[in-house]
Formats: sequence, C-alpha cells, structure tokens
Amino acid sequence: MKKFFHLRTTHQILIGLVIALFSFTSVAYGQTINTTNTSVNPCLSTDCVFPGDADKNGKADLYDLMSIGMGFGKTGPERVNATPMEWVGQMALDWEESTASGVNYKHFDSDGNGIIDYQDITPIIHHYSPMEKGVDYTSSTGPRISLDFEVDTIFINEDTENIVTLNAGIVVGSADVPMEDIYGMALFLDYDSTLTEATEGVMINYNDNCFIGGQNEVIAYDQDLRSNQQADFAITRLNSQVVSGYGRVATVSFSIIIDVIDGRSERTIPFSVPIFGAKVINQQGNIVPISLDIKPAKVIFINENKPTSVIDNSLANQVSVFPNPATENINIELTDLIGEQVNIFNSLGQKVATHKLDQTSTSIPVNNLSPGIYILNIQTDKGLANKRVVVE
Ligand SMILES: [Ca+2]
Ligand SMILES: [Ca+2]
Repeated sequence: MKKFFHLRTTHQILIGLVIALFSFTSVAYGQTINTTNTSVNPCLSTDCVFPGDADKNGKADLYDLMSIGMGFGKTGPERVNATPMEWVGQMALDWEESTASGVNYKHFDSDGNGIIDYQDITPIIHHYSPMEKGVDYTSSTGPRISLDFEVDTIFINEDTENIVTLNAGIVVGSADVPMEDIYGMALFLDYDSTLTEATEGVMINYNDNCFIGGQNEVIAYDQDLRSNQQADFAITRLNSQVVSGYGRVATVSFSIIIDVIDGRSERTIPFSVPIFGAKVINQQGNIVPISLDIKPAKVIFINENKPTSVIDNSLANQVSVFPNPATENINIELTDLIGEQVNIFNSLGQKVATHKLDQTSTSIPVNNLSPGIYILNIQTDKGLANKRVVVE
C-alpha cells in the first residue's frame, strides 16, 4: 500500500501554473464579473458558476471532487473571462448535460477552460472550506463505513520513540453487505490535532489495490485541517463505470507526539477518531445509503511513566476485587465493562505482574507475591480502574 496519489505534489505545481495562467488572462482581458459592484447582479437571473463549487451547495470541499469525477473528460463551452481563483459568481453558458438533481456540468469545469479534468481540482483547494458535520445519508441496513486502528493500546515508557505512527484502515462494506454500484465516496474524520505533528500529522493514503480502482482509474485526495481538528478525504472514479465490492480503501496514518501525552497528568489518554460525515454516490450523483459505526475508532495510550494513584472512582465501582486481604488468588469481576488486562504494582510503584483479563470474571494467583499492599491497575474498554489489595 503506497502513497498512491502524488498529485499533492503535482497539484502544487498545477496550482502554480493555473494561478500564473489566470493572472495572465485576467490582465489580458481585464474584466471579471463582480457580483457585488454591478447594479444588476447577473447571477440573480442566470445560473452562475462559483469556481470549485461543483455540486452547487454554496461551498468548495471534497464533496465537489466527486462531481469532477462524474463529469471527467466531458467538454462544453468555455467560460468567458473565467477567474477561477476568485470566489465570485461567473456567468457561463450551459453544457448539454446535467446531473439527476439538476446541476449543470458547467459547474464541474471550475477553471472554465471547457474540459473537466484534473486542473478543475485546483479551484476547489483554493476556495476550500472544511466538510461539514452531520451524517445525512445513513441507513442502518446499508453497507458499513468504519475506521479500524491496527492496534488498540499503546504503552508509553522510557523506551518509546517520540513520534508514534498510528495506522487505521478506512474499511467500506463487507462480504455480507458489500458496496454496490458506487462511483465515489467522501468522508471526514474528527481527531485531536493537539496530539499530532504539525506537518503531515495525518496522511490518508488510498489503497490502489482496492475494489474502487487502480491508480489511473480514480482520483483520491485528502486535506488535513488541523485547526478544525478534522481530516477530509474523497475518492472518485473517472471513467463513468460504477464498481461493487468491499474492503480497505485507504490507510489513515496519525503521527502522535509522545511528549505531548507525557506532558499530561492523566495516565490514560484515549485517542478517539469518529467519522463525522460521509457520502457515497453512484454515477448519476445519487446518494448510496450507508451506515456508520456509532462507536468511534479508538486507541488508548497508557503512560507507564505516570503513577497509578489517580483513581477513577466511577469505574472502580464497577470492578469488584476479592478476597481482600488475599493469600492464594484474587478474583476480579467486572460489571458492564470488558476487561483487557491487569497490571499489579507494589508499594514502590514497580510492576510485578501482568495478566490478561477474561470477559467478566478472572482469577489471578498472588501466592508468588510477598506480603504487602498492591495496586491492581485494571484496564477495561471504558478506561482504567485502580484497586488496592493486601496480600498476606
Ligand atoms: Ca460544493
Ligand atoms: Ca476545466
């Protein structure tokens, strides 16, 4: 699985070229349609193009990339005096085709040169605003979209590198409920950017071995919007043919700064990444219903450099440890929690044992421990609970 779409770099060059080209044309023609300064706003009576807003919802984001994919390669009349780097309504002649919902293909030609192609992405990125919260297109029986981390717990100790990369797969559909006849998809993730590196803290790499298509058959694009704590991602096919299937379509890599986690007082820090919005379309641009996981994808950082004395009382109430004092065995019983593991610390804070926990009830031997007071550091799906026990 390699970083497939090198257009991030290519696009930077393209952005430069397009800016250069259009600064030249606007000097050459010297005229733009300005919707604010003319006494009669031409966009009130005609269907003006806002460059980058291909789906005509009033903003430019990666949902618009899917429209570029729908019309990819189509041609129509050029937009006279197009100024793609200005966010103003621009008069344009209608093209022959429109989407099922009535958006004319001229809106997909965001640079106005008469063809829908890669260069029409540049105005989307130039006028970008983050994709918005809310998932409107769900169906509980529809194919699932989920984010799956490759690990669920990271232990931090003095041997941990300062940057830890967390990988998660964006997985769509399943063998039982595959995606059917899809053409494009877009989604955005919410994440805690205070924990990630400032540059390339989040990378989303399309998996070009997946069912949606190989390198030349799709455009995949991601935008890391750190200040919004958000990362946007979209994939679209290009050849007007829908596909069906399921599997991992991309890998999201978060570069986590361990110093930041180490600087916090908590011993346990969850890194949760919900999918906040998603949209899947067919070749006509119609919505394909999907379902999203209610529970966000999560990795728990456990900072072993921190003392275990911070006790979460509410969780501790859901954990029973008996007998106390103990001699041979200690039983750990959980109520409405799923046990993961227990670390046992002596009164000096040294870890003396680790045991896996069973679902609800586990018996662990303590007859090998010297008499004294111990802290049981019990990890569950809802967090950490500490229990003090005496071994006699
Ligand atoms: Ca739009
Ligand atoms: Ca174009």
